[in-house]
Amino acid sequence: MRLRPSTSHWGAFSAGLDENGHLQVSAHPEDPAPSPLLGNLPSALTDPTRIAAPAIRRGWLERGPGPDPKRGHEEFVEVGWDEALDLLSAELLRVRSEHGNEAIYGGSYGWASAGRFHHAQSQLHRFLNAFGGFTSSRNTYSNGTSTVVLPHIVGTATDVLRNGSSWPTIVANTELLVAFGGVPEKNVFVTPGGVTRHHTPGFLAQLADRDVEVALISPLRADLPARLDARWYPIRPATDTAFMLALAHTLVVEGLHDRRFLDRYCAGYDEFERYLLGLDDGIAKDAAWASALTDIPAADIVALARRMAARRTFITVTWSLQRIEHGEQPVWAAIALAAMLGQIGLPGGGFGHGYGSMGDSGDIGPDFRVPYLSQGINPVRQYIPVARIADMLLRPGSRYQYDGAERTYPDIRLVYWAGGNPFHHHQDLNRLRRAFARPDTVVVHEPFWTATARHADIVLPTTTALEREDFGSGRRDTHLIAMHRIAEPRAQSRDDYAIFAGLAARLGIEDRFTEGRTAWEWLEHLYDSWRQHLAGKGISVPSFPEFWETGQYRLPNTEIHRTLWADFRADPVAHRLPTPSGRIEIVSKRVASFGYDDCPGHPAWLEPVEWLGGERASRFPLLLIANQPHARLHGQLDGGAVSQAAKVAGREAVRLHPEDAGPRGINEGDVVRIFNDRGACLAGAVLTTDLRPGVVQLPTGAWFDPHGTMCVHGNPNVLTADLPSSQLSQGCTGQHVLVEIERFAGEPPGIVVNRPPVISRKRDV
Ligand SMILES: Nc1nc2c(c(=O)[nH]1)N[C@H]1C(S)=C(S)[C@@H](COP(=O)(O)OP(=O)(O)OC[C@H]3O[C@@H](n4cnc5c(=O)[nH]c(N)nc54)[C@H](O)[C@@H]3O)O[C@H]1N2
Ligand SMILES: Nc1nc2c(c(=O)[nH]1)N[C@H]1C(S)=C(S)[C@@H](COP(=O)(O)OP(=O)(O)OC[C@H]3O[C@@H](n4cnc5c(=O)[nH]c(N)nc54)[C@H](O)[C@@H]3O)O[C@H]1N2
Ligand SMILES: [Mo]
Repeated sequence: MRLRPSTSHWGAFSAGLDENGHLQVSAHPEDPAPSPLLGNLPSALTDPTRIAAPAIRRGWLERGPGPDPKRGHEEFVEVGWDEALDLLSAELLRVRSEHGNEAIYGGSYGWASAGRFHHAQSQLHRFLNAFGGFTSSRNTYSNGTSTVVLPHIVGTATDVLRNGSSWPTIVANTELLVAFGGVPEKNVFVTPGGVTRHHTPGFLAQLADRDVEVALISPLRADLPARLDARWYPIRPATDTAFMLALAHTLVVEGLHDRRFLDRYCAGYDEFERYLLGLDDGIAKDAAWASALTDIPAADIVALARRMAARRTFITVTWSLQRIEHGEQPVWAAIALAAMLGQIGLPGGGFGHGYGSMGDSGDIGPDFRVPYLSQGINPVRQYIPVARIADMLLRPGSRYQYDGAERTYPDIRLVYWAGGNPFHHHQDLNRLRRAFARPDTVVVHEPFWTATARHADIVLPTTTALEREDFGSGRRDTHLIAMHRIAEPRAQSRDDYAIFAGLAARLGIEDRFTEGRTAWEWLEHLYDSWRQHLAGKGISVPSFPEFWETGQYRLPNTEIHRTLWADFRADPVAHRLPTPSGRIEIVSKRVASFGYDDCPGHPAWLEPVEWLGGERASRFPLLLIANQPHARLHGQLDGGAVSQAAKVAGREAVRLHPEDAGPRGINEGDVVRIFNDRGACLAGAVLTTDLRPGVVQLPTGAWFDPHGTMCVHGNPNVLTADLPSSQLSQGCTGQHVLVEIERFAGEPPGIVVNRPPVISRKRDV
């Protein structure tokens, strides 16, 4: 058996088919901490939900395009490629001529697979741009709130999200790590594109060896590796801002804040201090006040504030904290707090964002530009903040606020998705189903019958990364990895590129889309132009045939000078930040001028809807944390061995405290029904004292398997609210939702989403 190189979002590997045709996978030999998720890969080839042939929803085929509540409830008819592409190109032309390019939504958010050329979203955008453009989306579900608010606070999101302190600097200098949301090790194997060497687990081990003091502020103990001896503050979810404000309040009243730093480097501190002291609203944001909200003893908050002021302290905030209502606030408050400590720009001090959210935060890999496919230019200016998809489809023409401007939703007639799964990633899936009934046509490219494919009219089967040739490299990756073809394309599946090339030929834009190249010629071309570009900089890279044969290229270890904060500290005039004041804006006059009650001009405690302290909790008394799954990437390869091994009673596992399980008569391994007024799902109960009572945890990613408004498989997004973080950022708030749980009485409905939907081969059957 010959093992061939490839890579995935969770790391590089080599793989081959054994004599029985089974995929054997071996981690990259230089990876110090290979991801357990590699164990899901064999299912990519064998999963029964692989799509065999192009398929069209019967109603669309028979009645033509138009809004249809049957979308997602009807059988499919298999058709040949020519028929599918003929029908789709005619529909694209119809929509363009009747409604214009703006009526095509091609945001197509999603992670797809690793690989620089066969990147599904880039392929779609390049194709739609060649066709005259499309309504696009901005930002991400990952950190779409921070991306909008950070430029107001520090002038840039990139430097906070990508170029904070490196882990070695933290390990060497930090004395106290204050980790809001922890540093969840399950997450750090993942980066977009994948990294070959996973460094972060090693740094976490070094933190333990060096006895760095760690404060874990999270409802879940598992948010920090057990080997790290941390002090656990089991905070009530969504109250981190109150905790931070009380730390800040303690610093002020005890004179522990760094006045010199605040005067020299920050704008608006005095106004913020008035808020902390309650001079205008009569509410001092002191430890006693925060204790009532956070459920952390006031004395512990005060003691932590004192230790933070006395030590080199690094404050980290996971991205999950901004994936909630008012998600701007904990990020802004953490920056204000770090500024008050006066350690921003000192090695191992200051603040960071996303440590433990992804593998590249704080990583030491090179920051190297690798080859990529140009998407061309989109002549259509219309876009939405990505998480407003259902709003856009349900309320065409209505107005909404975004980052200080009023915008209008377009009237979308055709939705085109390649490489993403909105029925994984979006909130309130029953509402999303109604939204997906609105357009005339929904097109999905997928290797698998995901819930999104099942809600489409035209479903085109694509290869997985194992079935084509490409190269891949993630952010801060040490290598460019040749991705060899390991298996033949499944059934009739085609590469996204080949599908778009076939459409482009029908639409008369083939030259613009393909530029006359085959996929293999594109690989050579992208690689060679990159190689030439580097040669101009004196960096010599092997020829493409040599690279392909070797299977990898070790990227030069370009030294990255992540000195933004050190430079700013050294000279805040020469290195002024790109904010209106040139400083860290503890108060942003610009944000204040927008007049948003859900995002005022400085960090503030704002009561959300979905939290344990509010009115809604009297009806739904448990706060469900819908975080990232440890056993897969999002919804990908849910049928894989690692993902399946984590299921309980065949469903996603929900973790709950015995104090919550007991009174509800719930035992370990029971099938439970989790519900609120938006929907319900079934899950398998796991009892643990590793989370605070009142909190339950159900990760995202079990494939949506609806029986009416209930998902029988355990997808938390049937429960989550389709609410934006605020009018400022319109970010995703999927991390938290209030629910009630009961034992499921009787025989639970079986899972059907792990088999293909009903498909007839001929129209008349
Ligand atoms: N409740 C809640 N919801 C959340 C979150 C949360 O914290 N809580 N987190 C959010 C976050 S951070 C994210 S990033 C999103 C993730 O949401 P998504 O990125 O949409 O999720 P994936 O499952 O990765 O979807 C990628 C899809 O691409 C398909 N695919 C793979 N390779 C190819 C290919 O070559 N071509 C084509 N056409 N398709 C391919 C896969 O089969 C898969 O179905 O979820 C968000 N949703
Ligand atoms: N294995 C695996 N790794 C992944 C992914 C995956 O799907 N699987 N997805 C990747 C992607 S796309 C992204 S964007 C990142 C996401 O990175 P994050 O958003 O940081 O990850 P989550 O696991 O959703 O949340 C991290 C932790 O935050 C804690 N938390 C939730 N609410 C609160 C709160 O109110 N207060 C406090 N203090 N803590 C809270 C939860 O306990 C949770 O475990 O992960 C990446 N890594
Ligand atoms: Mo994400």
